Amino acid sequence: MEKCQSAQGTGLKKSSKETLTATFKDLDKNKDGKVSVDEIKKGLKVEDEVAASIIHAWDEDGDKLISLDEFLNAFTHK
Ligand SMILES: [Ca+2]
Ligand SMILES: [Ca+2]
Repeated sequence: MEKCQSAQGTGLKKSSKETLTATFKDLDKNKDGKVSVDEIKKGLKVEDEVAASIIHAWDEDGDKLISLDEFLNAFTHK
């Protein structure tokens, strides 16, 4: 899909969203569409508590899992 969107305004390029989506799919080892503490731990090679705090920071609906939307929000809000 090639849209001629101007570079101004959005801040986030489509390509970086695609990169984030690819990263998310890479983290989601069991392909259930959510990234768990365990998957964060393994994917990012971090400690238990780091993974837990990442989940805490990114999880918006409180199910202790990160959906693709939550993952994208975590990056695009910054
Ligand atoms: Ca998963
Ligand atoms: Ca969630």
